[in-house]
Amino acid sequence: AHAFETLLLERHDAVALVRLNRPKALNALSLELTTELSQALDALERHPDIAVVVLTGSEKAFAAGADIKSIKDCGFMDVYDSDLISSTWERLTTCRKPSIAAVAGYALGGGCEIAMMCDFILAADTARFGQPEITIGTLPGAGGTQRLTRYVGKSKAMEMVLTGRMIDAVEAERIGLVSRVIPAAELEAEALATAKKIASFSRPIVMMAKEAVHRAYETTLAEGVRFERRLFHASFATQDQKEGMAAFAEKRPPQFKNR
Ligand code: CO8
Repeated sequence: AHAFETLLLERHDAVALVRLNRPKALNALSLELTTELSQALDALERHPDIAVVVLTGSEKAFAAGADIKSIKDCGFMDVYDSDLISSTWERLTTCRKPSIAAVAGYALGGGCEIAMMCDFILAADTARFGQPEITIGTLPGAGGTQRLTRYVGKSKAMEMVLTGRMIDAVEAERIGLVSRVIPAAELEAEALATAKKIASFSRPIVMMAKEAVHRAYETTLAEGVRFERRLFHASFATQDQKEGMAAFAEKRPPQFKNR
């Protein structure tokens, strides 16, 4: 088990809860934090008993964006060369295990972008999302102009990126940025329950389902449907498909073996 400076890791059965933990800076995403997050995800991806990752912050902030104080004096080559906006940061998008962002409080700039890199977002009723980079003389740098546009469409994304306006949890749910809004006091329990539900299913099948949904963002409809069909066919080569359907026919709960 690693000890991290900027993250707290908790294990809840097959679910890993990763908490961003720089409370004094509202979890601003320093190089140390993004590097540690990437290391933690490497370890969780390899860990045979972890099925799902939940990423969360504090009551006040999921993450308030890039650490402005540490990048404000950077020149072009400093940011171009830096790992801050590169592979370490993108580690979430290559994670094959499902990831859920549980967002309470501020998810701004890079914080909103990191939440959007997860497979879906559960929001506390206190959550606020925004891409305020424009207000400090820059623009989103970790997928904000791209992922936000695909989540919520051009008009909403343009307005948020060009004005920096923050939206609340209700608006975020209405426009499809988050899958559900949950009372703040119940966010963590609900996120863990949702993750445990996913973890109760066949892991290889869950990974295939995630891979298929992601394909919708990367290819044409016809190719995506073909890709899905191949994975659907492949699921019939697993023991877990046999078990799942036999259990249904026999009116008993399935015992998935992740095989
Ligand atoms: N960076 C560094 N420190 C921060 C940040 C930040 N992004 N956000 C908050 N803090 C610090 C504050 O400076 C303050 O520290 P101190 O007590 O030492 O003065 C402490 O956290 C508490 O913050 P506030 O006192 O400001 O708290 P408020 O409740 O008054 O306000 C806000 C909360 C509205 C969230 C406010 O802090 C804010 O506007 N923060 C900045 C939000 C922002 O502009 N984010 C976008 C940053 S740019 C970006 O993310 C580009 C992404 C590119 C890729 C990222 C790769 C990592």
